[in-house]
Amino acid sequence: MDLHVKLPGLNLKNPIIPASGCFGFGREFAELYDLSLLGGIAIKSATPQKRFGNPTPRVAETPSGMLNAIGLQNPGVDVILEKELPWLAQFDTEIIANVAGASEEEYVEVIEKLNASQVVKAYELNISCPNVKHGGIGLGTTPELAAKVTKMAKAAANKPVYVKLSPNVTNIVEIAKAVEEAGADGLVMINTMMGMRLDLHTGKPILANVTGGLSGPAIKPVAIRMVYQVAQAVNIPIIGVGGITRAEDVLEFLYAGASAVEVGMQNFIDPYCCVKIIEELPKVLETYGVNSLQEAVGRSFK
Ligand code: ORO
Repeated sequence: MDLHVKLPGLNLKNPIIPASGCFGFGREFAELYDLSLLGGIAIKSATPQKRFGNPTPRVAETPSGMLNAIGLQNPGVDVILEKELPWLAQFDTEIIANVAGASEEEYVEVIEKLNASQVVKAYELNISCPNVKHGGIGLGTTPELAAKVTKMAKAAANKPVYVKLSPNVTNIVEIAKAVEEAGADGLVMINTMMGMRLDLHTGKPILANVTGGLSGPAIKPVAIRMVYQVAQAVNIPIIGVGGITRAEDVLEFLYAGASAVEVGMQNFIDPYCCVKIIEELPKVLETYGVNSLQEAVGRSFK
């Protein structure tokens, strides 16, 4: 079965993309399998300067998920341009650059630099990181701020801009509509849900950052609900993300209205999960009588 998906700026050979932050720049995974098997790769967030991230501990296990408070650790956009992107160029897969910053101006600064790269095919505007004091989720929880940074990013970008939305909002539909109106070419949803855990001995938070972002199968029903609501309200494509562990989950996201998906936490449990899902997907589509990916997209409300 043909698994190709064409989205703004992205010619995906299949709809499976490892999610930003769960795949680094792919180097560790390239030791295990050929990254050209992937539809695309959403690389770790780029910020203007190198970031060490938050103090440790910065991950904690939860039932059917995990909490993270990494704090946008990355080597900075210049090193990403000089070292990571030229290395990624050897693979036949679509590279999506996740862009972050402490202010709207920093997002623009990162985009202006990444515009020079032939390797990056699209931007993923991260206005949903729950683990930083400035920028991140702070720009993604009101329609006005989300629209402002989207507009600025679009004016600076020479490639399509996808906006990664936060689930930590009351009305995700109004935020999605605001970024669509501001010129977004697509949406990626959802980022992690804010949560925390406490140590039973000390009574204190396990994460040094106190709170973190919850990901994994625990959040899949929330992601499905949000994709379902937003897909009926916008006319731009959605890349679904949240708790995908197997090909059946991909089909559920397609039914909800996503055109492609990102796979996050499962890469930590099974580093081969993306290739396994790609292999399984045609069989699962056949099992449920689906003849093409396009036919499945939005079936829940069409
Ligand atoms: N963590 C998340 O859960 N989402 C992000 O977008 C970024 C981080 C992080 O770097 O802490």
